[in-house]
Amino acid sequence: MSFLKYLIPASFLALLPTLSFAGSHGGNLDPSDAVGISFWIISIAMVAATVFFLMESLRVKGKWRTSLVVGALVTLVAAVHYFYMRDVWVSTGASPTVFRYVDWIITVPLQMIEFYLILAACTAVAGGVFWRLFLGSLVMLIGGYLGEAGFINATIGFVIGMAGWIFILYEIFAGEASKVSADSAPESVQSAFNTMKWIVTIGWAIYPIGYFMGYMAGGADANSLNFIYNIADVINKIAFCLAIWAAATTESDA
Ligand SMILES: *C/C=C(C)/C=C/C=C(C)/C=C/C1=C(C)CCCC1(C)C
Repeated sequence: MSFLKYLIPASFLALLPTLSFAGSHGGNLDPSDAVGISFWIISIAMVAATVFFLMESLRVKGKWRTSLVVGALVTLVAAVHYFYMRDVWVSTGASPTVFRYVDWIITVPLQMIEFYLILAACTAVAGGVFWRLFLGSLVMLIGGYLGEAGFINATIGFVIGMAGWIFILYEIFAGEASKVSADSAPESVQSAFNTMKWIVTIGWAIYPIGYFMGYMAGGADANSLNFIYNIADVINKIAFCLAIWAAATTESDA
């Protein structure tokens, strides 16, 4: 596990160039720009969460380490995108939609792996659980992106995206994943599974609502949309991984 000790300073070094370009071409962050400031605060929260999950991965039992390292990757990938998105926002005033999708296409599948990993740390789970969740997230994001970027009709993109999301919800509420959790997982893992399942339902609902308002119901202003997406990401990434951390530490101390 000694490589992890190097990973922590290494990830800081990787972030430094990203940090240093703040305001390099767009001027400085305007203190009255609430959305710009929310991009900045969340960038830092994602860095702090990354360090926390990596450090904590050193103290949990071996079988829980992967879950925490994957959690740290989710917040690390998000941190880098947040620094970048803030810069796009500050220098252009436009929504950094493409970069949100690049972030999502990496972090959402990683979060789907977490459902599989926390169950696999305590019981036998079929690989199909992972593949179905992975497939559902790809359909959801590719449908949404094609619609937002104008490659296909916005409503068709929305319908494809919703189908992917509903497929994921079925798996975690009524499919094999939910059965494995209810039948064979210890209490702390079931409770993490339930928190994660509700985050995927309620926290995630913010994104299709934003899409609907922005592209199908006459348009939403970029300020509100970005602010809402930013707050949603704190819940959907940091709180999601904290639920995993709670189960991992409880099981390791048991
Ligand atoms: C950290 C980022 C997360 C958890 C992003 C999640 C994104 C979604 C749940 C997006 C969902 C969408 C639909 C359900 C319908 C169509 C459009 C999307 C892609 C916005």
